[in-house]
Amino acid sequence: MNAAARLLEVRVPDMGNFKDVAVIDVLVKPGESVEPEAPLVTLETEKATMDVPSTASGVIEKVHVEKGGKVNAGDLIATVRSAGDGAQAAEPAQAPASDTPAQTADAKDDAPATSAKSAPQSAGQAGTAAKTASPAAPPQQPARVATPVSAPRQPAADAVAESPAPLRTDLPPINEPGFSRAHAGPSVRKFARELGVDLTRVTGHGFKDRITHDDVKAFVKSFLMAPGAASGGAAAKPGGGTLPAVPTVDFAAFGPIETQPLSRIQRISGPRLHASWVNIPHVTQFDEADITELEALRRKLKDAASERGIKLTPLAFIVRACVKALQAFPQFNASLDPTGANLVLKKYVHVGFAADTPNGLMVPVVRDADRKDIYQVARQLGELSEAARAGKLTAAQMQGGCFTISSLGGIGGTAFTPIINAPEVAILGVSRSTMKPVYQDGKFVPRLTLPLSLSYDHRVIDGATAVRFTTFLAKALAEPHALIEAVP
Ligand code: CAO
Repeated sequence: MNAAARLLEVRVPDMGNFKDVAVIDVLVKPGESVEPEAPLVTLETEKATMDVPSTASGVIEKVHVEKGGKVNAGDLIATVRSAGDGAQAAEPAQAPASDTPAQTADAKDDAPATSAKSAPQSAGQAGTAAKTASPAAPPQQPARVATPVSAPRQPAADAVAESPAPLRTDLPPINEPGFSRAHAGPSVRKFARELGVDLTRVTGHGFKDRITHDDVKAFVKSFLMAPGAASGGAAAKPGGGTLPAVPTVDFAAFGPIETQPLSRIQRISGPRLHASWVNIPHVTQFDEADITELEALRRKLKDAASERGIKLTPLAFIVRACVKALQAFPQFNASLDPTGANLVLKKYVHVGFAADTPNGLMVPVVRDADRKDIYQVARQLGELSEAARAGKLTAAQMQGGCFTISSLGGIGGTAFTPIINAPEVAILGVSRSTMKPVYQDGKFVPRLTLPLSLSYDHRVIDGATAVRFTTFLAKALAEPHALIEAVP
């Protein structure tokens, strides 16, 4: 094929009765490379807008129309210097330059739809083509390019199903009805879909305030530069979803207010708690443990421990009981890998515990809790709590936890729903023990009862396993002598 034979002409398709159709956007310049189906210009009739795509891959030799100009069927839009042989040049034998190119239209009325079958139709195109319209009955287009569809398609459903994954997950959600009505051409819609941009939020600066590619780019840029847009910021929506915004209220309109900044720790822990809450399907299993004997034993051992500088609180017993439960139920001593398809079982048992400090919540970790006896555990709990309250915990002392205990028992409460310390898969909440009448051997007897609240990741742990875990735990706490045994 000689050079002249490889110059292909792209012309305005048959548009039925429409004459002097406005060219509202010219999307390419001479020297630019194009692929088949790449939009070259956007035309607008009274009823619809449509992109006229290239029929060949190559370089734009010349653009024959101007933005704001008028065209009619058969007018030359652009000359494309084909990049290679006939195959790359979109089968020129079947699709000569004078053939009608494919149409993709965006909605302005409910005339019959067309869909471009040869090229993967974009979500935006799919969505908008549904309501729209080819300005006239489908012309004699090459079969490979465009075929009429028999019934209108559901724009929003198609758009969602065919949408590529948006690059940003924290952009505002797309308002589908508004998106379909937005004043933008198919290629701009496609572009917006790819980026996850809601066109109803974009201000158009094109012809007759039409939204252009540059407007979409400017919107994304401004969004990226806005405070809180960075991942981990308050606006981030972890896990790839988007959340409806909380209403903004002018509190001062209702009375005097004072604004206090969150502490540094709150600003760090807040997004992590939020990430866990929105990413993990939490279920909380409540249970009770009879710790009458445990408390009696603790009281017996407490003073001797104190003489050795150890504060023997119920928490040390709870840690020891949890170690046994984690050994019996290894799926609780595990994390999902980042793909979510595999469970990583840990052969070590590092137990974290929530500590209430003047600066906020911290979670130090008792390393190798399975290799420590109750006194070693209690000593570590004391040392780590002290370091946490003094703001002296090192990063290493807060890392590597497998399971967390949040004990509010020293303060009060009857039950609560702790948030899992992701990527762990469970957390045990402990509330204040109270004396309760328990029916035993035909009579009520007073028993010291400890409320347990186990939140677990339902993707990993099912309800039956969770209640087996709390039952095991309650039994271990009810038989405290096994908890004070020396650890080999
Ligand atoms: N029921 C009744 N009394 C309890 C109890 C329970 N479940 N747990 C502890 N107590 C008692 C202790 O026995 C101790 O009394 P004595 O001095 O008479 O023995 C007293 O309450 C205070 O205990 P403590 O708080 O000093 O020690 P601890 O080991 O129980 O707890 C720690 C340590 C760091 C977990 C705790 O101080 C703390 O910070 N708790 C708050 C955790 C938290 O904020 N969780 C929420 C996280 S989500 O926001």
